[in-house]
Amino acid sequence: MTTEPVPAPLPRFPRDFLWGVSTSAPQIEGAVEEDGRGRSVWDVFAAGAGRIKDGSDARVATDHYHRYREDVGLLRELGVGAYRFSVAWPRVVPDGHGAVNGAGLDFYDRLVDALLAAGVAPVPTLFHWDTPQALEERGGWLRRETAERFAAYADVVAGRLGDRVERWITLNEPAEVTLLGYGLGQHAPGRQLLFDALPAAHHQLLGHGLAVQALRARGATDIGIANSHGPTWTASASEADTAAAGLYDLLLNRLFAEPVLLGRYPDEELAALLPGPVAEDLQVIAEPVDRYGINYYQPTLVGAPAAEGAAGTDEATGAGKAAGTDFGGIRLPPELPFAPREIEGYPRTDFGWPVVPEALTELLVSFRERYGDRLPPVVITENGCSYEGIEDRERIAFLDGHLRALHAAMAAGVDVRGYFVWSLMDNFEWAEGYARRFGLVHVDYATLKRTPKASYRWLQGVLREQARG
Ligand code: IFM
Repeated sequence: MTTEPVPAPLPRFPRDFLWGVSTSAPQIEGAVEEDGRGRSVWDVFAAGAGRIKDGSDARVATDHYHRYREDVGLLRELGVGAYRFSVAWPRVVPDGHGAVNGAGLDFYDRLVDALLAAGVAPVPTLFHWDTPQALEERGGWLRRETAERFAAYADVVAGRLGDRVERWITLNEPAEVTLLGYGLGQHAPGRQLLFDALPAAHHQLLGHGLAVQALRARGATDIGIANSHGPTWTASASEADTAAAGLYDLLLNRLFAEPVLLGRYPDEELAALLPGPVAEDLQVIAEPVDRYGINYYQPTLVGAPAAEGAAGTDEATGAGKAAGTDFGGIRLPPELPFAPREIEGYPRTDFGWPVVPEALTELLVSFRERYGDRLPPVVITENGCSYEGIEDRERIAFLDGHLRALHAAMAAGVDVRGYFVWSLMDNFEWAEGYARRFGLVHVDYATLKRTPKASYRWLQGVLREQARG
């Protein structure tokens, strides 16, 4: 006999708080060759030998393209108010700059209609890493043209869906695209440019600003970006560790928040490395947004790189083990001027990421302190963890802890309007393939059968309880 999990006594969130779950097109849709979809950088990248750890690709993924009705049913049953999905750019504009593919738009039409019929608000993200390959071959995000093409595509999507979609997200995690895709080459498009990847950051941010303008011109009133952020913890008070942690924070947090929120780059030397009329571009990038989306997973402990030949514990600082070459699934080259260290003393997810809910409170409070009134209402656009199993008690503990931490930030005065769990269902976790399971719903990749996990039932209970007001 199975018993329903008792809803955890979470603190009460505001009545109009937006509860949701997130996914992305390249991680769930599959159907990569259907109905005129063009190739994306991830199709090409995953086809290369040794790029995806389990040798898989996303050609089928969870087959959401064909099973979206079942997935919308899962959303309805879960009781969420909103669903954040992404629109696949190469499905809509197959080569990124030419003809629009009506059949691609039709899919999102059907999805939006099904969501609305189920009482779930659609929250499309316009770019979740699947740049059309044809644009990549012209330089991808290293070129200004891609930002302009992105805005034109945003206009097309808003033209088709804008009569039914109220909330829009422009980009997902431009930091990861810059660092992992262009800097380190561990994600598509697989470039290893290190600091020469910075133009990709600028052009994505410019694409964001241009897309905000395009969406506004179509009448949109609720627009945001989903940036990934986490507190940077300094490995020790030493000058070297402090400088390294400051640089890491600048590159992973401030570089993506400050142009959007303050209309400036956090560092003049860095801004000087960027192409084009940067000062003018910043005015576009700082087009006001209605929501600021934060994807939070973990804090990062950072110190100076270990001296050559040093390994294991950093005896000088006592600050924990040097990270080695593989850090939370990312291989870091030794020439980087900072070194993430392992955070000891916290539980870990199956991915090896430390579980630190209170760092979410810290992050949100620090954002309010840093950006004050320039910070619009925040939405947590992603938060979640990878664990095996259908009786996923660890995921329940993770989500429970993070919701309490979120509530604490709100009680401390941070204006947070919504929370989206990553992810509705297990999916293609990029270079990790299918080995990491972030879903509230288990997917059997042999049969594509969906099975709600204990965490799904738990969240269902939480949402019912919150709705009782
Ligand atoms: O799966 C990813 C998602 O695509 C972007 N944010 C982090 C998630 C977990 O790694």
